[in-house]
Amino acid sequence: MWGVSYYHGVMQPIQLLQRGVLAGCLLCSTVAVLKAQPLVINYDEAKVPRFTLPDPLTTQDGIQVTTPSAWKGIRRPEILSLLTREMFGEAPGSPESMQFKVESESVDALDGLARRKEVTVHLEGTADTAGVDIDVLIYLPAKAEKPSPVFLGLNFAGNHSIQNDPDITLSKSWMRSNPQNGIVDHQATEASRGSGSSRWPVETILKRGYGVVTAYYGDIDPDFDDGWQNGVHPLFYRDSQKTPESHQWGSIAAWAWGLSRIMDYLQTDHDIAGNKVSVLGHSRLGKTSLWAGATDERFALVISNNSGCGGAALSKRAYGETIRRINSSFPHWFCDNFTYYNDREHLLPFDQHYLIALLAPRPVYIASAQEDRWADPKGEFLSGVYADPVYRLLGKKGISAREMPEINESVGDTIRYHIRTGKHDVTDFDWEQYMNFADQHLK
Ligand code: GTR
Repeated sequence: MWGVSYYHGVMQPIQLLQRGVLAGCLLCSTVAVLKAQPLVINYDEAKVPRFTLPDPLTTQDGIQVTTPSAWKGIRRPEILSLLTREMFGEAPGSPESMQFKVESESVDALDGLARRKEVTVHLEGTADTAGVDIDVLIYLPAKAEKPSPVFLGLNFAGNHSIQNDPDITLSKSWMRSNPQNGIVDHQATEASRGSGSSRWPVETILKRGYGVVTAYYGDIDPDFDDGWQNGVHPLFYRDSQKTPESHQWGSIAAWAWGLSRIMDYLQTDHDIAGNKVSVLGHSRLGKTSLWAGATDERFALVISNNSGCGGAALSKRAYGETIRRINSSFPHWFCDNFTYYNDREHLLPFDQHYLIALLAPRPVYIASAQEDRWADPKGEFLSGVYADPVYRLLGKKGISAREMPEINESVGDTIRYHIRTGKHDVTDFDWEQYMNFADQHLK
């Protein structure tokens, strides 16, 4: 069986190469070179390998962590540097020269329901490279009397894709061509307005008292493997450096870093409650929101929608997408050190429950979909379960469930989980749970 048929049901081969298939994802504008090698993708629970998970509450020196201060001072930094070095790669800090520019503002957008702002986060170029602009779109409830809590998430196809609002600036950034969604010759056209709106129920969110903040992920780093020559990476190469070192950031870390730069802006905007920013993302952008929450504790609440392998799903289960498969299809997502674990999940000195533990004690929502077996729903659930002891240590209830809940049932307290009917997507049902969760923890 070749790669294409195992994608989450929406891949279409677009070109046959000598050694592989170049395939495009109809849902999320991805292109992957799927090597023509036999794939063993396991969907059989009986074939999940036996594994032992490392304990988030035992230090590298074998000492039990029994106090919040030992967690904060010793163990959390250990885990953060482990995941940084072995998986996502090290990112630079906040750049010294960064500018925010409000490009447009309206107080009566969406028939008076919203205030809309467009803001550019400008990152300075270097002698060798042009700068990078991240275009941020913000909708806030028009009638808010105090700074609004917001949901911040990157989008797959430009800000204009999240809502059919003719006043949103059409993105000029490079995009994967997708004529069906109005993206022609790598450029968005008017026909692409609102093409992703089913995943962004903006009006419902505004009516519930939350704002929406988004930016196109490709503004930060275009999502294809070019050895990190475009996007933000070259802004930070030192001297004659041409590519990140094996422990330095891949694209997911760059997208997460970009979310932090947007957060830098949000902290300066008096219409936004900077201490009530929930970061969310779907699929690869769910992996991104988890890593953003792990690396930036200003995010008050974190949401992983169908993040799967490299996100919430435990890698050691090797169910659905595996480390080798993700590193082969998307060599630019993680740092090069991560390829060491291709087919060697048993050697991982961590697993994705460590990623969830890094969010503690902040609320985290992990969501799966029943038909999204590629993302391993059970593995996504279990990473929450195995992060629970860290939440308990920090005085939070975490999640008490030990068995997967019923379909469409939301369980847990500070760690919350659901598996809904349907496929790999973001639905109104998902958003309903996220807003209830934010009501519970942030209001
Ligand atoms: C898939 C990838 C998944 C997920 C998804 C997406 O190809 O295998 O890990 O990230 O893309 O982002 O839509």
